[in-house]
Amino acid sequence: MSTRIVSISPAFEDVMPQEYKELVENGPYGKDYKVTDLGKYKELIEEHPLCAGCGLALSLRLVLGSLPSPEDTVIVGSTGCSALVFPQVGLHNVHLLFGNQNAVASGIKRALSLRFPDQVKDVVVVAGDGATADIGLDMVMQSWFRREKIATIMLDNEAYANTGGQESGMSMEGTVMNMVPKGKVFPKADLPRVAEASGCAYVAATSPSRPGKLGKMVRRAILIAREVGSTYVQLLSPCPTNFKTKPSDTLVSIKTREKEKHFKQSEYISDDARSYLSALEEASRHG
Ligand SMILES: Cc1ncc(C[n+]2csc(CCOP(=O)(O)OP(=O)(O)O)c2C)c(N)n1
Ligand code: SF4
Ligand SMILES: [Mg+2]
Repeated sequence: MSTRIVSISPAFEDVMPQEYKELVENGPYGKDYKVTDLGKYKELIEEHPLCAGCGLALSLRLVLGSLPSPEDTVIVGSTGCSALVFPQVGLHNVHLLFGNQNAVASGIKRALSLRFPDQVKDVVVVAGDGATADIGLDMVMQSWFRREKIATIMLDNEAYANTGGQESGMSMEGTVMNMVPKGKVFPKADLPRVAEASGCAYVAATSPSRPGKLGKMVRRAILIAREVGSTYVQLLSPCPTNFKTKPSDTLVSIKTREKEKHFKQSEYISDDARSYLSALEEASRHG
């Protein structure tokens, strides 16, 4: 794909920040890097204001390192901790009113398809569990019912973290936080099952404790959304600040959850999506 969109106009060369020049020269645009290439190039995000040990920050870094065509990607975000990061990411991104993200992403995708019918433009929603599974759930599900060609990635820290620790539909039963002093009464919602039943062609759940898997799933979700329909990836991304755990224990806490069978990875691929992936693999073997 063309990197013309990110290149610097000669008239601006002397005023563009050095960081952006480096990104154009040594960043991921047009390179098709995978998550295993992280550390070998200038990344789309290098600094951010999230807390030490934030699981969401780990997930975001891995998601950004897994985009198949960053130069042709629009990230659609929502209010929450991740919104603090995107102003510093070298990508086209839009910040939405809390919960509206999938409705606006649908419109952006349709507009891009009309404006650039012969080009690939990936529209990827990256939002918290509150934005996705609670306040935006109506618009998220409606986008899935319509099979909109967008990928939705939930950064699941199982809380309204940015507002100081309220429970969300994705919090575990019994969760105690600052503003849930008596513990959550209801169990965690099973959004992957909702996504599958709502018509998503690809649904996956994993965490940053498995970077290779996360990279593969995010990539699959974006590629399938290009051709087949809606896709959903849920990333367990613990929040040490609101759950009052040690920042250095974030990955350990995920492994413990897996061991205690309170979290499991999953992947659903529809028949159409599977045929599409096989065709892509076949083409890359011969290409
Ligand atoms: C329309 C609207 N309602 C409520 C808020 C307040 N608000 C800001 S962030 C947030 C919590 C976001 O939770 P989540 O989507 O899980 O993201 P996190 O902060 O956990 O990353 C809320 C309720 C808002 N900004 N806008
Ligand atoms: S409050 Fe939690 S989710 Fe938000 S930046 Fe801090 S650790 Fe990350
Ligand atoms: Mg959250």
